[in-house]
Amino acid sequence: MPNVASWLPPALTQMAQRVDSLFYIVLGIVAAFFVIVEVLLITFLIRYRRTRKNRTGKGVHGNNLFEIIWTLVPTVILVFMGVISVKYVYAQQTPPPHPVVIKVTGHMWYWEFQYPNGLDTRNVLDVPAGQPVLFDITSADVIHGFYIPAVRVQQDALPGRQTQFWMQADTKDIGQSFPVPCDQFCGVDHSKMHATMTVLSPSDFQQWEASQLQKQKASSGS
Ligand SMILES: [Cu+2]
Repeated sequence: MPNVASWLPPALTQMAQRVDSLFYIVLGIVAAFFVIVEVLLITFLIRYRRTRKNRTGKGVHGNNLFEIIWTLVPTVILVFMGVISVKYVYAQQTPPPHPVVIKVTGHMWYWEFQYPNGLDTRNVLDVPAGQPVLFDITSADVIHGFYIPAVRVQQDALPGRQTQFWMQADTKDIGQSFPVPCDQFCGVDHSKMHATMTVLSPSDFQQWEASQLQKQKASSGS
């Protein structure tokens, strides 16, 4: 669905586009029922309002057919929405073989990223385009929420537990940056807990990783 989603953040990955399609399916179902319910509500309000002729309402003793229908129809719709959603949950946690693994740790109040070569950054998340990147997520203190709106994934960062999801940025997004906020209220500076993800070409990524590691070693004096 190109450009229909202009009111959403840019969709960085194929998975994000699929999540958007799912969102529109669910939104369509919900909107249709919203209209049906509101039309019925307003119609009934007007049609069955109290008039002079009829001061007391007519007793209604239920209707088995209607009750079966309004139980079965939502059940079928909810099961349908659950089935189409759940496969994304598993797909986002199961990376293709040989991903670049980045360890994500939430701290009060910044994101720490540990790269495969040992580089350790604060709030700087650079990822290679065209390669699967797996985030291994945890927290050093309280619960944080690792959220990349452009990827349409939010995953809680939990102390003592590891969670994960993967993504693959498209090569057309090389050079672009995306916000990575914390979306679980985690204390007084929660609103300042904000990383930036930049998509690099695989060669630039390797260079960046190596040069940053050198700087890191130089500044730590080892
Ligand atoms: Cu946080």
